Amino acid sequence: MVIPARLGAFRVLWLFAVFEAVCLLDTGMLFPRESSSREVKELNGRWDFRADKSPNRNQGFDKAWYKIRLAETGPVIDMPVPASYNDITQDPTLRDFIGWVWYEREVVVPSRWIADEGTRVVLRVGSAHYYSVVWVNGVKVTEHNGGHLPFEAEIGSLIRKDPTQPCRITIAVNNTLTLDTLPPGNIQHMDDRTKYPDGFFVQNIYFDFFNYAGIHRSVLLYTTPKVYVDDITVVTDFLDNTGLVYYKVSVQGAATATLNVTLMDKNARCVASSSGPSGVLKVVDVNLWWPYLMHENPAYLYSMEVRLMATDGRSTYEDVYTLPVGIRTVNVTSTQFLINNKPFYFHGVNKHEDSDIRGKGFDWPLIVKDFNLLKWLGANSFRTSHYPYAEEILQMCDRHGIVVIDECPGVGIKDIRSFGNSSLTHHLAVMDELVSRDKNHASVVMWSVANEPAAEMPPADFYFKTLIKHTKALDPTRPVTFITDSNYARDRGAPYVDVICVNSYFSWYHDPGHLEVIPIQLKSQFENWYGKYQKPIIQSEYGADAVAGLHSDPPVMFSEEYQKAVLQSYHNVLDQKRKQYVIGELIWNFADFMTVQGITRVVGNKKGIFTRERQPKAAAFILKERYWRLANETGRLPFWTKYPCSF
Ligand code: GCB
Repeated sequence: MVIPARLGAFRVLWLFAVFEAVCLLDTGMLFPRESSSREVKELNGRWDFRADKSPNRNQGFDKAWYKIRLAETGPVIDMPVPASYNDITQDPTLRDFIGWVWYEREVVVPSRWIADEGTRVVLRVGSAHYYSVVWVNGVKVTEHNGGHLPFEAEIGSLIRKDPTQPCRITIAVNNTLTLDTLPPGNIQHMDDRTKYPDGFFVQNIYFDFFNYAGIHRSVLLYTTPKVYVDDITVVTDFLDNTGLVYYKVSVQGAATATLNVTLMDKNARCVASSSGPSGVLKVVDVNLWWPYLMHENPAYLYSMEVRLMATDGRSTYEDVYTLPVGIRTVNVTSTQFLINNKPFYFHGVNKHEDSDIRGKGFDWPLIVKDFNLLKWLGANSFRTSHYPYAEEILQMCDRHGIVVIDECPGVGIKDIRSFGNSSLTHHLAVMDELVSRDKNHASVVMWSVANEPAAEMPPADFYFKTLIKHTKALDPTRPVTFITDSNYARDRGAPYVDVICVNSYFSWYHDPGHLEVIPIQLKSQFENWYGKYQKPIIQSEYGADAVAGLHSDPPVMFSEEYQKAVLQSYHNVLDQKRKQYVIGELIWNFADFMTVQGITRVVGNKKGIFTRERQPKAAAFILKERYWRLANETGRLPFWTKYPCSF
């Protein structure tokens, strides 16, 4: 896997080969950025909304609600975008609604966008959970299968048809999960009329977070010229003091175009340039991208400006797109995870996109607060459990040096029917979309293809072999993992991964209340997995629920003291094993989060070291102390030998 460390000239050839592989995907999904040639118009705010509460949830399609204004089809309510709709109203049937909901908004499109035939106008949805269909002025422009990832459609010609009409955008979103969706789920109809009302059904899910739904990320209109930069791929490396940025640019709209590529440092000074659709930029005296707490100058980002010029005989087009680029390498040995050839130890967290009222809706104040908490904690990494997070979050990771294990929504794959061909095909397509979206983030160092699947089932072998091979072919520059639980009979798939990630909850789900089992069980867990696979291991989840403010000495389950004791006991074993082959520890979880209602959850999962409102429990201070100590030991900074924490 990954770039062989020192191969001299072969290394360069190898990188070129790799590079072709990373560019396998045919269309780009560049994050919309403004530039001298591109404009962005956010459509966030209040939208009209109507849930289709008809028995088969299909009235909206039967009556073609997209053809007229939504308010003319029946009663609409106000709905914010981005946000999950579940916690916005006082209506319990909407909180737990399953089926189609309809969003609509009219937009004023700048007249110059319409007048200029050389401008592409693109409608982009950052993510909507789960299946979406989009119409503009009653005409279907796209549909998309899956939450957590963006989709878009070019709508210029459509809005030009009748410039006097307002641009009416209708988006229908269905949150139903089936055996073939990611995550999977299934609908169960309850037909016993002595027990259930007419038409009663439930959505069964096999994962532990609330199935929030709606338009979760920004809806945008953005422009590009008709000839435009469709995609950019960068792969980075360095030799001694020279940074290497291999790039490839794909262009749409013209057979030929002139491309100039300039790499600028933080002071906007040009440090390297090139022309043509692919090449290598050499940066003398390179500032490498280092993780937070690993270097005195972490998260160094260059700006790569791609400038396109083209002509189609009648007009000339210029397009400019600027991509932040961090220069770093990632390698894995049988005992270490190397960033820039130095051992990196993950001391971090697992998160969720989750907060009150907005659910999984994108929210800048929450994101910035979370980054401040991560830095206060001394965390250098997180896993995007259990689905891809917003692109803006990964941009923050690039900026702040927070290392990311980027996970796809392959969570809760428990039913044998979810290992079939249609599930696999969809899972492969989701990996395509994820890699295409996130491949250029320096902070992303590993792909995770699934969390705790029922990998003991025979079809899991073919499924994960195919999935992991596919992901490696898409991006040979990053390791691939899937997350397993501590039961090492569930190891189909493990032979193909680069890093073993294990979740375990000793003294919680196993031997509840018995803290004394942790040292022996955790030690056996590591020794079993390493003994079998000789691959580095991350403790990718561990923890205990604690109801904030609940105290007990001696510690009992659900008290803050018990959560602290579990952590401390795990840390003792981790301290032995990290000297051998354990390369990281990620607490479950950063913050309390909402789940489905059930007898094991008291208004959500309480394994957060912060409450859902982002206030620390006692465990947060234990972890903070530990993470700063680990940073002092594993980072390379003399001045961090003192306890810092000036945040
Ligand atoms: C796990 C899952 C995570 C759960 C956690 C728990 O193993 O990966 O999604 O929330 O355990 O608290 O049960």
